[in-house]
Amino acid sequence: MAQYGNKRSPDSESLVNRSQRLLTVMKNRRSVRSFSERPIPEEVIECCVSIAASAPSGANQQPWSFVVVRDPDMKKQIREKAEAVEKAFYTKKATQKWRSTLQSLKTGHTKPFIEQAPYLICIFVQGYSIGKKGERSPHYYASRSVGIATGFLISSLHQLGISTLPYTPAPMTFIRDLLHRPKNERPYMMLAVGYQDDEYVPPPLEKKKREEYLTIV
Ligand code: IYR
Repeated sequence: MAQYGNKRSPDSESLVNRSQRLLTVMKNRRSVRSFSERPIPEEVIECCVSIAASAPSGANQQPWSFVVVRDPDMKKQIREKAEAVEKAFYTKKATQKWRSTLQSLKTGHTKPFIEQAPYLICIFVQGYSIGKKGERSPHYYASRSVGIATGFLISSLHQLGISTLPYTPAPMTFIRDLLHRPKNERPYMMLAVGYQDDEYVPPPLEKKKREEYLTIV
């Protein structure tokens, strides 16, 4: 049978070493809220989206669409709508508890990264498919599947040295309208994608210790 894992040559370093090295690489990832204008070839983005689309999905229904926005005018329109939503969030909708949880991230209603980042990947979940006669077929475990694909995307970009910010203004229905997506698609997440601004310093944060999240029985 064909081998579907990653082959390694017999003389390469041990599996344990390789897993630890990969952990170091992945732990080094941080969300970035300020991007450089340094360009990234479109082929790289296309390739990483194909990596995302190779993810496992419920019944292999592949319930995702990716819209890569690089047009400055579209980015501007998205930013305007997103900032209006965020203004309502920060001034009215967010509970005091939510606001204080976010304080250390120093986020606010202005979202310059939407226009700064060379690409804004808008990810949609197809809750169902529409047949030739307009009949609907459900997609099983659709959002879980899109979550896995989004993880593949973030991970592949990171391994290429490209930063991302997962961004989810709430509500984000405006993105479906702006991008003229069909009615079986709902916005899942936006991903600002680019090289990080060299001056950017992410807020300090700690990850949980292994014993806090891992149980082996
Ligand atoms: N969407 C808002 C608020 C926000 C919410 C969470 I949860 C975050 O981890 C970060 C921000 C914003 O982007 O500012």
